[in-house]
Amino acid sequence: MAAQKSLENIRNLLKKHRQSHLLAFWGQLNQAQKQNLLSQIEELDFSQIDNWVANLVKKTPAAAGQIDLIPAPFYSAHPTGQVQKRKYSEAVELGKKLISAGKVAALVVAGGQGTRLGFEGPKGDLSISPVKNKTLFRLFAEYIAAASRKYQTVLPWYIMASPLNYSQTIEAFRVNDYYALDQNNVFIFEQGTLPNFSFDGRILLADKATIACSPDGHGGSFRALRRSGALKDMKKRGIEFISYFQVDNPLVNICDPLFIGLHALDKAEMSSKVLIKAYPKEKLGNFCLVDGKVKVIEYSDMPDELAERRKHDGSLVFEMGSIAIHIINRSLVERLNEKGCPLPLHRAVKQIPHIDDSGNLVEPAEPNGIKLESFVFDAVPLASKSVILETLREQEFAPIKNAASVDSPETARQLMVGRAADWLESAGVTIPRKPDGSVDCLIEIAPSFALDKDDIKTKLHQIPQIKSGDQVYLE
Ligand code: UD2
Repeated sequence: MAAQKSLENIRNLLKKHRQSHLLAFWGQLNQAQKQNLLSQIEELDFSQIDNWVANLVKKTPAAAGQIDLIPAPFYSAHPTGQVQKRKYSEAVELGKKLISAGKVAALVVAGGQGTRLGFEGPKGDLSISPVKNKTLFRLFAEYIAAASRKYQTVLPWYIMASPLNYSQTIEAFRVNDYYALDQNNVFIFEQGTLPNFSFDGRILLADKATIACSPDGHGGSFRALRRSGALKDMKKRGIEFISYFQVDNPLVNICDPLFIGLHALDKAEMSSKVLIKAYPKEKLGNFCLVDGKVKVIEYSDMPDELAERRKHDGSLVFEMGSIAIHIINRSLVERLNEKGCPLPLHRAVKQIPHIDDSGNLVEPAEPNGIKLESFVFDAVPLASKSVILETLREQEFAPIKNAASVDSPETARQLMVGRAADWLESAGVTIPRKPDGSVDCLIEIAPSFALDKDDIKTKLHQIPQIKSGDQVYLE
């Protein structure tokens, strides 16, 4: 009787929000399928659905061009003047102290589908390092182990997966024995999902008993950190700062004392690393000031005229691009959760397989609907203060997005070799180069050998002579 009553309530709710078709095949479902469908419907946020349909599904929101945008100020990669030099040194010392005191945790977002890369399985399981072919997860794990040793601390690692790759991610860690990390310091958790819509605002069904859903974007990490218990775990450990990065960048400097220190010195709540864009429409978010608040405008939302605007010296007005590396205060994540994680949703027009009104599977050749997701960088304007630090592309950014050509595993490997060569050369090691300047050998520096340029200087006696065509692995 109670069950029937709740079914009646759900029917009414669905009718009110013009989603009654979700129960169209109810009579054909077995008990388990009915239960599954009901629990998915209960997860839907009915207080928001009409708003999403009206403002995001049926129409495209206004572009950023209508707002007044100016570029956001940032700390440059190299300090200028005595005052700034002193501040950077102070920041490095403070950053080291905070890392050593166990106040910092690593968080990687690894829930994306990796559609453009066309790699089956979690992206973190992609083999990438130039000599040993280590996977991204292994590289990050080795970095975390080396940083924990260097700073004599425990650096817990939180990994966000999505329903699309959660069990595969757990499996990758399990079969690799947690990449030699202590399993107690690794926390893998799952992000939430949002329903997919047809252009006319109907939630799509993947099959007769399943709503078509997709991961709720990396902005979903705020909610997922709380739901999964990761946030509580951080609190228990005394973590104050979350070093956030994406799974697709093997060059990320997870534990950067300067970045952490500047963030803490300036009492920021969410800080970001940026670099000079290679060209106006490079696929990086743009750091802008809107009404005095830092805001990231995604490349796709940036009007061409603004993206291409130049200063007198020819450089871009909006020259800094986001590489999705942040320091986020645990307290900010807690506060946002208390407020229901009020991040805006963004729409993406996609091809979404679903069943039609007769229950037949449709695999569209053209875009047929809307997926919604939230972006972590939309929390920047919600932070009381935000620091932006410039970093150098060749030192810290090797994005892996596509199977071939630009931003691919091949370019990432070249960048890894290039950075290793640069670190060695700046310590006085001779590196063979081709006439065009490119490195003429393969070099891989394991995190256990060096986490930055300075570490190399203490290991010079372990570096062999390097000749053209050599494959050198330093560990
Ligand atoms: C992202 C940024 C872009 C720039 C670039 C740098 C967005 C919208 N744009 O572009 O401004 O900084 O990265 O490389 O983020 N992910 C999840 N769950 C999800 C969706 C994504 O964990 O639901 C993860 C995904 O696994 C990856 C990261 O978020 O690690 C970025 O996702 P993406 O590849 O969709 O972002 P992209 O390349 O559009």
